[in-house]
Amino acid sequence: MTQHSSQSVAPYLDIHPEVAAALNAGRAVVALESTIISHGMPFPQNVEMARGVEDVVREHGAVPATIAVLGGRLKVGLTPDELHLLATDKGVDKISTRDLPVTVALGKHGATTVASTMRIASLAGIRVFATGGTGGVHRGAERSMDVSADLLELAHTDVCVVSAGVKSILDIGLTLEVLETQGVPAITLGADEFPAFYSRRSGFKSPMSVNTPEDAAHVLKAKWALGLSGGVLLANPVPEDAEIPADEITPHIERALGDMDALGLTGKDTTPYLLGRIVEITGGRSLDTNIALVRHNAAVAAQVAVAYAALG
Ligand code: PSU
Ligand code: MN
Repeated sequence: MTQHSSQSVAPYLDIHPEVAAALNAGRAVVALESTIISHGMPFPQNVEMARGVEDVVREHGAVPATIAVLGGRLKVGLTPDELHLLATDKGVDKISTRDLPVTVALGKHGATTVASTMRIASLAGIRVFATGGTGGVHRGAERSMDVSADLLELAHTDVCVVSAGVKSILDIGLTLEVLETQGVPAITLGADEFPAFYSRRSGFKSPMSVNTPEDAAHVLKAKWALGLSGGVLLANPVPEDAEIPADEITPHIERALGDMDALGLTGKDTTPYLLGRIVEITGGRSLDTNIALVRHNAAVAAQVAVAYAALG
């Protein structure tokens, strides 16, 4: 125990009353991230997606808790006005775990990535989180060392992240290797192949699979009961009617990566640029796919959270 551990997070944390009531009663809560709102989609689809995803969580019997940092406060559960601010204010930074102390100390706004959302969810006692896609090992990482902090957070923080797998703007094979090294179960729901965000297939066999959200909830219970701290990545393939098959999206992704290299973008700017560029190149089709898969992930995350809450 270090001296620091006696300090409390409570003075920094604002849990929305509805979320706090659900947590106190042991009811299902699903965390949602905010980088996808501020830096992952254009306005107004971003705010419509954010509201719609909260509705999907409710329809499946759980309470949504969208997470962000506003005025330096760690916010767990947002008002409609706060969602609107995140969707429109150009001064909202994309913040990962490393950014949290500065954003908090300086009283700034921040849209949280998968990594920082996991950390705040965990501080609030939330165990299930829905997003679109997680970060991973970027292509060319053997030179750039660009490995998303999402993977490190999955290694350390006790939260299940439901995502549509890993986009092929990343190196999917290396991402699965890093997850294995760090002891993170990467489990696909209802398929043997690990999904690639826009596409149901990636060409990579999933390390593990489960057939139902209830089985996923049992995995969470077993993992943490065994003292295996850290997260679980539950990969949920995009619904068939919304997918862009791999052979169609691959040339668009290659083109976006080429455009990014020509601009010399690196670091935290790469993922938002690529997502936006792929929306332009596909004439908006990739945005429809992105929204459909986030909604599907929210439904599955709510089912996992309800099943996990029932396990006591
Ligand atoms: N993937 C998406 N949409 C997103 C992101 C990833 O399809 O908006 C965001 C998530 O917040 C994720 C972050 O945590 O990008 C990863 O950024 P980076 O690659 O810089 O770690
Ligand atoms: Mn990065």
